[in-house]
Formats: sequence, C-alpha cells, structure tokens
Amino acid sequence: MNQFSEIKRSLENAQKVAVVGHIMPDGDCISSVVSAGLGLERLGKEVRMIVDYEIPWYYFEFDVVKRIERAEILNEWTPDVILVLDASSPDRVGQVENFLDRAPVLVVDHHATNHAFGNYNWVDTGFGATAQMVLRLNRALGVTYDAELALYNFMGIATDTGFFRYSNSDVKVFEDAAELVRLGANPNVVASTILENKKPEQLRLFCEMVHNLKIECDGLLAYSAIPWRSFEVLGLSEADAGGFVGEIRSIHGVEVAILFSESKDGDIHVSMRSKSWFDLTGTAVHFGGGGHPRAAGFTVKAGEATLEEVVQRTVEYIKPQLKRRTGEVS
Ligand SMILES: [Mn+2]
Repeated sequence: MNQFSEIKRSLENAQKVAVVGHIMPDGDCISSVVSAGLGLERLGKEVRMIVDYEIPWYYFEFDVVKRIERAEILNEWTPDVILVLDASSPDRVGQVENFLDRAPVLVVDHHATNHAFGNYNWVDTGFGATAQMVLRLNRALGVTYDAELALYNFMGIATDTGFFRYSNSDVKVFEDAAELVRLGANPNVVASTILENKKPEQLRLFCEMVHNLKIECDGLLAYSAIPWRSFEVLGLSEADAGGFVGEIRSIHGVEVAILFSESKDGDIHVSMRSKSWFDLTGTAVHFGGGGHPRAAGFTVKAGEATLEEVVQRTVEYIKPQLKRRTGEVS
C-alpha cells in the first residue's frame, strides 16, 4: 500500500511525533527510528523515539541511541501522530501496541508480511531497508542532512543488506548508500562498530551454538538452539547471539538456517534465514510471525511450548517443504 503523500501530510501537520521501532531491534529498526526522529526534530517538531525492547549494547556507541525510550513514556506524553517504522504487525511494537488507539498511526515498512495496521500505510517490499524509505520521507519533508544524520541513515541500509551481500542489494540500495556516503556517512565506522565489537563471551556462546548444531535433509537444513541458561552463565543476553543464524547459513550446501533462542522471560525466538530459493514467509506466518523471503522469524510465548518442542515443530514443518523441492529437482 502506498499512502506516502498522506503520511507526509500527517507529519507536516503534527507537532508532537512518536517515532516507534520494533521489538528485538536490528540495525534497520534503530537507524530508521533515529533518522526519522532527528529529521522531524530538525523541522522543529517535538519528537520521542521509542523501542520497547533491550537494544544491543554496541549501538549505544552512537550517541543518539541513548535517547531511545520505552513504551511507558506514552503514559505521560501524548503524541499527535505515531510513526511506526520497520514493524510488520502491531504485536511487533511491544507495549506501544496499547497506545496505538491514542493517535493516528502511520506505518512505513518493507516487509511482505505487513498487516497494514496504520491509519495510513506506506509498505513497499521493493526496498532492501526501511531506512531507504526514511531517506525518501526526510527528503520529501525538506530535512537537511549532515554527516551525523547521513551515518545513522546509512546504518540501516548496510545492516539490512548484510553489508551489501544479501539478495536485496540492488541498484537502489547502492545509489542510496552512495548518496549518504557523499553526505558524510563513514561506512567503516558503521561496519566496525557493528561487526568488530564482540565480547569474548559471545565467541564462547558461538562455540556452544556450533556444538548444538544439527544438519539434516541431505545438508539443506541446519539449525541450533540456545537455552537461556547458556546466555546466563556467560553473562549475556539474547541480543548477543545476533548474527549467529547468518553463520549457520554460511555452511556449504545449507539452504535453510534456523536459530532457536530462549529469552530470559522464557519466550522462544525463532530466527530463520534461507540462501537462494526457500521462501520463509509462509513458515513464519504459519507460526504467527513474519518477515522477508530470505529472513523471517516468529516468537513462541513463554509457557506455550518448551525449547525442544518448538525446535521439533518447526523442523517438522520445514522438512517436507525442503524434500518436496529436492524431489522436483532430482
Ligand atoms: Mn528492515
């Protein structure tokens, strides 16, 4: 759905804007929230940036990320509009979901599984990153870019394309990235802050993830599970396993990679990646989640199933799909 002009007009007419990202925030979410937030602020608006979830620690090296708040602030501050970025459904915004009826909701997103839950929706799967849509929105609103804003905006394009490696790395991605580099974004700072900032314990957790790795379906399916106690003994949180599923996908011959991780509160998060042909959106939606064809996921709430049960159900659901395809090929 393309209600870009309605969204632009709503933002122009608003004075107080809540800019909201999704739970389990990734680089595109954080980049989109701070880039839209700073952009609107430079136009003289009162802005609060909200992500109702723990933010991976290394993002705090970017000063603006310290300004991101949790949903509770909406108890004491009422916005004129709520701009929701990179989130495909209302349950992806955490407790902000309880406030979505307080003001018009504007949704800007690139997920094929988007529910179009806003009063106005601009959903376009033709963008590799929501950050590219924010760049267009900022430009249309007349926001002036400096090196700081360019870097924050670049970050989402870089991370959602796997630093320009994934299948969504198209001409538009490189053009937008080039424009932001021209405006002062430093790709090396972004890459080094996000990729070369690991704690030693993360590598120990990685060892355990590899230890638990299972490979099935003639090498097409690879998955691993990390129980909460493994994070706990190393003093880590779930965010510290970011990127692991990509490493599973990097195995020769693997088409579908899955990481199951248990969070502190007992929720089971399932993160899935595929390499070249398997469309994961059907599986994600089947289990109540969403995403893209090559990157999707879902969450099973605490108490609904154990980690082992979630692993078994997911693997059993995917296996016949993989076999059907290989049956066709051979
Ligand atoms: Mn995204």
